[in-house]
Amino acid sequence: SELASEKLLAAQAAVKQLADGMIVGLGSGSTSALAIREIGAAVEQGLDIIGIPTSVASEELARELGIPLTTLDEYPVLDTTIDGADRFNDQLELIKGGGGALLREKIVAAASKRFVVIADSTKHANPLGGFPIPVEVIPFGVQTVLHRLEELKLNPVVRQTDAGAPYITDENNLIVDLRVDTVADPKQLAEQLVIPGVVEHGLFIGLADEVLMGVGGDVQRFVK
Ligand code: DER
Repeated sequence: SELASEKLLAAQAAVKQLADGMIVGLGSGSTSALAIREIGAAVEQGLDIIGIPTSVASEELARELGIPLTTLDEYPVLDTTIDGADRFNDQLELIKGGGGALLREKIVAAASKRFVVIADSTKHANPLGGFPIPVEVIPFGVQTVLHRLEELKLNPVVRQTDAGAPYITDENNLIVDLRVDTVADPKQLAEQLVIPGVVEHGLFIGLADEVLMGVGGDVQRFVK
């Protein structure tokens, strides 16, 4: 489909930037999966990188493809991270977490010297919005957090699996999705989300260095 090719073009453009010796953060989601497949092919051709996955799903895919893997314990600072986004604006502010991996994704993105986002053209949104904002919450306090989020009129819903059970993240927390329309002031909303029991949220502000967006048969580059 058009979108699949846009995702692939963006993924290929990001992987082209990789060089021998790099420690590379491996993102999560369908666009990142394409990038991981491209990296697997490049490693087979001799590219000498080590990956740090941002989810169990990405770790399993990378392992299957024979990409050498390591951890933040071994490499607390990475050279570059390639990851997707649910939405991005012209200020390179992101909404992430549609796939439930936002906590490890943000830790790895923030630990990277360079953070490259790959996306198809449906993700571009000015103002930022059009996608619920995921928030990772410790189960112990979730009802208290929900109460606070409701007071803030952020329309929170605990994410469920298809089976109707609460979705549990790789770090054994819950995800609460904030059904807000547009995010006029991402920084202000991020400040409102500093609530005891909230571990992290899907607003990535000041982290992305570049967005590579597939559009039609091209790749459009957004930089700060
Ligand atoms: O959950 C995530 O943060 C993913 O990276 C998401 O933002 C993008 O997933 P997609 O590439 O499958 O659209």
